[in-house]
Parts: sequence; structure tokens; C-alpha cells
Amino acid sequence: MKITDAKVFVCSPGRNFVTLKIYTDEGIYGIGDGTLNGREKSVVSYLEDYCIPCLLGRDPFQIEDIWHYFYKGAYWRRGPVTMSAVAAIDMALWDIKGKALKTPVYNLLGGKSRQGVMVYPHAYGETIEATIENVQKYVDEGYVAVRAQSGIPGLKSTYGVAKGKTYEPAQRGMPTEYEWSTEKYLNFTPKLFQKVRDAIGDDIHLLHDCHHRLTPIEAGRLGKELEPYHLFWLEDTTPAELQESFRLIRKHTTTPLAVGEVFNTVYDYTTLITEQLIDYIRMSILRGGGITSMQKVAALASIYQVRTGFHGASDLSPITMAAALHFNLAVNNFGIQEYMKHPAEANDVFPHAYAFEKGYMYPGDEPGLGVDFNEELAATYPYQRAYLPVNRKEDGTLFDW
Ligand code: CS2
Ligand code: MG
Repeated sequence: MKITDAKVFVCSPGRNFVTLKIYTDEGIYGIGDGTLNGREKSVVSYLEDYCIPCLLGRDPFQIEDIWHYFYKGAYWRRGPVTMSAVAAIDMALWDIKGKALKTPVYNLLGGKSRQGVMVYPHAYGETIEATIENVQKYVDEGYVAVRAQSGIPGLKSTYGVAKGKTYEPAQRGMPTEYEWSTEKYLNFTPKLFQKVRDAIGDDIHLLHDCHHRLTPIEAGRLGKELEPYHLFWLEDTTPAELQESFRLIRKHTTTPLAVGEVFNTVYDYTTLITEQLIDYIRMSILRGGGITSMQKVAALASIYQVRTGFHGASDLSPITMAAALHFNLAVNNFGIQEYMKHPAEANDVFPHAYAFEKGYMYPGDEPGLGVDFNEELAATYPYQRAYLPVNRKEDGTLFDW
């Protein structure tokens, strides 16, 4: 089989997505997700101007060799643009292989290790009461794990709490500027989880995202104060470019830690995993260079009892969602999968086999990834540049969003 062509599609059904389609001489095609929220066009150029010319004529079954060709062969390594482009190629090649062998991708990854993939949604509210109501709504829908984020008294807005019905951080126009107070957040959050636990009891897994906003000692303080509410995890407590900062957090709390949705290679994790400074890997198949590289990251993690907890926000397309479900169904050290539903128009552009039932998801048994891309419909949703917000402290200091 030979790769005869490849095209990149940028569309905006509810939000911007970058989709790669690889065509072969046997009529089988594969699709991959290359979406990088707020920097989509950089990945488009990386694919169109540099990767696609080198893909033509190759055997799409040589997934491992092609992965290294685009990782080592570029000379310049790592980074979210590069690794999102490599991921798009990799996902499309696994899709082709599954279709050609007439089997779902999970079968190429070792087969089913479980019947379903436990997922968690985003519950939020402007107040503790509204947040509890939203958590309860998801529990009533059958979720067994729920993330909870709340408005903070004294702050006009905060991460993870939408003003409208859906939560979409990337906005058209110039970046929105938000205001932040760590002090107000730290004083408030333990109260939130005390009341959420009182309301829903001990059996539901609760998760929370700090979104990179604490120093290590602040993270240690929050983790310790949340211990009575036994969270499933505390996510992105501190910017983790400095992996060793987690040594300090670990000293102060037993609250499980998840990190890395902004990471893009295993090298971002080597200290964190080998010193067991974290419990879950947030790096997604889209950010981390595809299924081929995430197999190696998950294998390293399994030696140190670290589990997967892939990022699954709505700015990762249904293609990444499908790839994550195939991967999570097969990998032994699975933890949990984030599942932020996509807008209805996105589900129309990306018809898929995966489905939700009683807190778990299943990728379906269609050959390949079990997701498709409706080019004609996608063309009716043209791309419009959108930026993620920026964040400033109350004194105006530029801070982590
Ligand atoms: C968040 C994301 O889902 C999460 O855990 O951190 O919503 C993140 O803010 C967006 O994916 C950024 O594009
Ligand atoms: Mg997050």
C-alpha cells in the first residue's frame, strides 16, 4: 500500500479544528487530529509545507519508522506544534492500518483490557450551590467521576466556569484578560469540596484543576487541606516545566496529582514518573505525538505505578477522543479519561462510533478509529482565529491562565 496524497482541513463547527486526511493507492484513507488551541495555523503550515511532501509514496503500515522519520528527521525536536503535527500523521496511519486489517485500533494495541473507559465531565457554577447542582446533574446522568470548578467570591471570573451554557475558553478577537487572586482561591476551594462531599457523599470520584496557578508550597497547602475530601486528583497544580518542584508538593500531601496536558514528549515526564512525583499522565495522544509515542510513555509510567488520565477537552477533536478511547480500552495502567462533549455541529462534522453509557465510554468496533470527517459539511464552518485568554493578578502582573 502507498500513500498517494494528504490534505489538511481547518474548520470551525462550534470551535476551530485541524484535520489531516491521508489517502492511499488502495482507496483506504485515514484521519488524524492536529488541533492546537489558539495556534491552529502553525500546525497547518508544519504539515502542509514540511511533512506532507515527505509522506507521499511511503508505506502507511510502517508507522514506527514514519514516526521516527518526523521526530528525529526534523532535527529540531519537541514542542506543541511539531508534536501535534506528528500526532495527526500517527493517528491517521493507525486509522488506515485498522481499516486495512478490518479491525478496530484497540485490537492492534493488545485488545480489550476492560469493558469500558471511565470518563469524567466538567461540572461548574458561579457559586458553590450552583456547582453542587451541576455535579448532581452529572451524577444523575450516570457519571461515576466529575470535575468540579466554581466561581470564587471577590473574583469577576475564574478558570473553568463559563458564563453561558458551554465552556469554550478560546474566543474570537484578541485574547480576553482575566483577573486572578491565589489568596482568594486558596481560602475558598477547601470550602467548595467540603460542601460538595457533604452533598454527594463519598462514592463519586471528584477531580479539580488548578490550571498551573500555584507555587509548589501553595499546592502542598491546598492538597493537604483537600485530603479529608479524598479527591481522585488535583490537576496542574503548578507549571511543571520544573519537574522537581513536585518533590515539595509530594512532601506535603497525599492528594493524588495529575499533570501535563501542555507537555508534548516523554522527556517532560522523566523525573515526575521515575521519582513517582505524580499519579496520572494528562498528556493526550494529540499533544504527545500520537498513539506510537504514548505507548512508550504509558509503558514507562506502568513501571512506576503511574496511570493514564488523558486530556479530553473540547479543543481536542472527536478524532483524538476516539484514539484515546481505543488506547484506554487496551492499556493496562489506565486511570481515567476526560470527556468534555463537543458542540453538536462538531459531532456532525466528525461522525463517530464511540458512545457513553453509565459513566463509561466505548470506542465502538468499526475498523480503524471509528470516526470520519465530513469535508462538505466542514467547509460550511470556516476557520476564524481565536485566542485562549491571558491572566493577570489583581495588581496587573501577567500570570498563568
Ligand atoms: C483544561 C482545558 O480540560 C482541562 O483540563 O485544562 O480546558 C484547557 O484549559 C483547554 O484545553 C485549553 O485549550
Ligand atoms: Mg486541565
